[in-house]
Amino acid sequence: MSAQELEKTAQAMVAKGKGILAIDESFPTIKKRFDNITIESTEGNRRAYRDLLITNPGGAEYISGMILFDETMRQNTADGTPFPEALIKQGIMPGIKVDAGAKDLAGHSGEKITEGLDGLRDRLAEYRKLGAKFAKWRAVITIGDGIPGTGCIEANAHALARYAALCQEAGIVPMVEPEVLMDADNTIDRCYEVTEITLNTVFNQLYRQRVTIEHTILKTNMVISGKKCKTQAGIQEVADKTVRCLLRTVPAALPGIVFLSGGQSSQLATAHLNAMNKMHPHLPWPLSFSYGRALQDDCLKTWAGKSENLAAAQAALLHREKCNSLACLGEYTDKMEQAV
Ligand code: 5MM
Repeated sequence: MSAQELEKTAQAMVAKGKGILAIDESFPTIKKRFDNITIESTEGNRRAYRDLLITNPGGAEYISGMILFDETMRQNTADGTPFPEALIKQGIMPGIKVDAGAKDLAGHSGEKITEGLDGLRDRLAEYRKLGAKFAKWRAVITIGDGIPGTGCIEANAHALARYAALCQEAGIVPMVEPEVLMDADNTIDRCYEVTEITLNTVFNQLYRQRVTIEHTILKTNMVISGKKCKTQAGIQEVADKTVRCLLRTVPAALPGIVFLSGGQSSQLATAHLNAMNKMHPHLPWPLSFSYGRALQDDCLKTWAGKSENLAAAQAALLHREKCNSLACLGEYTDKMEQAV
């Protein structure tokens, strides 16, 4: 892929009113999701569920790309079409998760390092043949007593930069995902502080590893109160602090920023994105979504592993996609939820 093609792909990922659906749950994560609806995580059930997500009629109006897991990249729709091909036919770009997961970081109690650089060049070449246009790597930064430390942030930022450089070499757009977790009892200001240091470190490392910013997408957390914090910041405060943090850390040359939902409720994730775009309409980059749970939760519950629920589950997914598409334009209102 030429530089021009990489730029075109990156821009198409964050095209006006469009976002990314993350369906790249690894085996342990999809098992957790299926446990909630008491269905077994078999190859067949995972295929059936991903088929429903991938072939949802109308999805292409709101979704520019989907992030797949290795297994999903090699599976087919019910009529035998490979999933990547089924996406391309609808005008949706296939993406692939290429990290091998977050593991304990030696010497850093309570902190994680994402692995997966070994052999990545060869894996990227294969994924490109299978149709991948972009790839994702998630680094996990945990807030706690005395953490995160500089050692953890720097190690993760370095790995993200090495992965991103390999992606661009392979003609694949890197979606760089540093996630500051929102599970602890920290305030929104602590989240701001940690997110600011993390993003500064990540962009510094991307620069050092000669990653082209114009051919990169950032997937990041919002600046938000920890789930266990007694005082929960309101929608406006989350929107303002997130935008302020991004303005101070992210180069204007970046084609776009997409958010993860990180355990927020589906509606709150939409409301936060909407507030950012409504109150801050003239930013250097589009702000969009790349949610996993906040797009899938209602759909998964509605499906419950039963084929007779397929149409209703697809409608639930389409509704969330539409709400978030409007949130990209600052045009979402909570009245849209009542209409369902
Ligand atoms: C869909 O979940 C993704 C895969 O997670 P694991 O590697 O842990 O199985 C995950 O990377 C996801 O893409 C992001 O965390 C965003 O998802 P949420 O649910 O936070 O929006």
